[in-house]
Amino acid sequence: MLNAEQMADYERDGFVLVKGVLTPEEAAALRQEAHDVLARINDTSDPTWGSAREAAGGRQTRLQHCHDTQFHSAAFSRLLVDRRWTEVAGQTIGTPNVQLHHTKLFVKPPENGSPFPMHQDHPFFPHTHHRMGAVIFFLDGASEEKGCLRVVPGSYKQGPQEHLEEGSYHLSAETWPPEQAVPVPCEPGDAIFFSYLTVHSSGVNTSSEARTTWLIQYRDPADPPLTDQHTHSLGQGMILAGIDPTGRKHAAAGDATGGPAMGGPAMGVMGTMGG
Ligand SMILES: O=C(O)CCC(=O)C(=O)O
Repeated sequence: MLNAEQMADYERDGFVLVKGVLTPEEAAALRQEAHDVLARINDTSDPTWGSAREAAGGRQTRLQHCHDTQFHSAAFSRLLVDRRWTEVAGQTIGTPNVQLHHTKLFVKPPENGSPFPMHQDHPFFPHTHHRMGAVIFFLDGASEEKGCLRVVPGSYKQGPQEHLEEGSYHLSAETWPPEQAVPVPCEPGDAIFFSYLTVHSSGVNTSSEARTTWLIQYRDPADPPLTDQHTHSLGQGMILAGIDPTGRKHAAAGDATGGPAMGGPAMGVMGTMGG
């Protein structure tokens, strides 16, 4: 649970770093699991955003990924319903009911791990009441050199911003200079929770170690999606804490009957399903 001070931080800044959600041992075990999953699927596609090239100063960078990771390893399924984070997630969206939107594992390889340009997650999957957030678990920590997350404190209060679409939704550097974003370094087992309206980015991993993270995007099940973007993630609509008071009405935007949000095209490229 967030204490009153952490809750005040979240309300002011639109993000909160929670230290030690996982023990260092748990983080290390999940890190190993993550790299084992990536080795098994041997997916050579690279989800680096087209617009990341500019953020990387023109250099070619690399990113490894696995979406819907809980369909590859039960270690991730267990974490999905772990109350150490679901209670915090509920606090950030103002309800005890927490619903899965999607998950994604990212590894920024050593030396040239891809950055993420400045963006809000909102344009990828807009919702009516903005009761949508993400948690990123840092499985091997992230210093500035490793390409840690960077956020613009308080930016969520400005509401949805106009994004440039080319190379995946990102913000213009004139309107949102990247220097505005403050680095949030993490140790293994730490987690950052942030609103889908919080402007964020992350840098190139120039260190000699991989940066391994698992992101869970969650929402209030009673917050209707405004579009049918990004409705095909496996398990979308699963209740991670509490209940679905709508009787699965909004389990997936394209699925008004509340049937399982499955069977869509496999997603691979951040340009089509990022955020
Ligand atoms: O992993 C990161 O550094 C940022 C990820 C992110 O911003 C995203 O997936 O939208």
